[in-house]
Amino acid sequence: MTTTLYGYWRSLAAFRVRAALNYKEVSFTEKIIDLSQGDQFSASYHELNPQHVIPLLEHQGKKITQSLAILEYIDQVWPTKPLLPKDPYEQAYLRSISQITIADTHPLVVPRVRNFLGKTYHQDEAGQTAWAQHWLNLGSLAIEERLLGEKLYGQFCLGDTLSLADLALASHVVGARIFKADLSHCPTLIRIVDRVLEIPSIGMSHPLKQPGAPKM
Ligand SMILES: N[C@@H](CCC(=O)N[C@@H](CS)C(=O)NCC(=O)O)C(=O)O
Repeated sequence: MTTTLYGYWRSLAAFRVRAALNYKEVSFTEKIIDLSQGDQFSASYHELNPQHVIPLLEHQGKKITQSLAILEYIDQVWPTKPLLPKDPYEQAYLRSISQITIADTHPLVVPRVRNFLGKTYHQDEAGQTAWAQHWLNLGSLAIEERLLGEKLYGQFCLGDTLSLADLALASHVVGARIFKADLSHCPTLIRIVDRVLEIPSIGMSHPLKQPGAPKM
């Protein structure tokens, strides 16, 4: 049975999932939903995900949406190199760090929000970028403070074992870099993410290394 990721080079949420699949050496194909062309609104994709967003994972005829749910599904179906520890507090800590970006920051910078700002509030490219930078900066500072406050980090968010929070933080920093947001006050976050991106399977999953990505 096949495993298919519906993704796009620029999608930070698809990056989190692509990185987990590659890290766990899962064989999968990626189908491109070109967000810049509005493919997410096509009738065929509507059938798959009426929310009109990626990523979507199809595995053995099952469809899973929402990157955090997909990451947890992947972790359970392919348990080698676990992305969550057994301890309930540690799990909660990692999910909570992940949600700062997945639930609270990233949704504010996605195309549908920036397009709405443009169409309804007449914000040009610069205005939309300033909006994205504002929310990314707040998210970065919140993550940095959480990491420093809990003091559970080592090379990664929790000691030296990679977890789904590290994939979430990698997508956050990659997005912040694409939008040229301010990461200068977040040395811990940067150190962790640069270490995560050094892992070859994750580095090769980077948005700018995908088909269609511009040279930046
Ligand atoms: N919370 C969702 C976010 C999904 C999402 O907004 N994906 C973006 C790409 S990163 C998308 O498909 N956007 C389409 C649009 O905004 O029109 C997740 O983590 O999977």
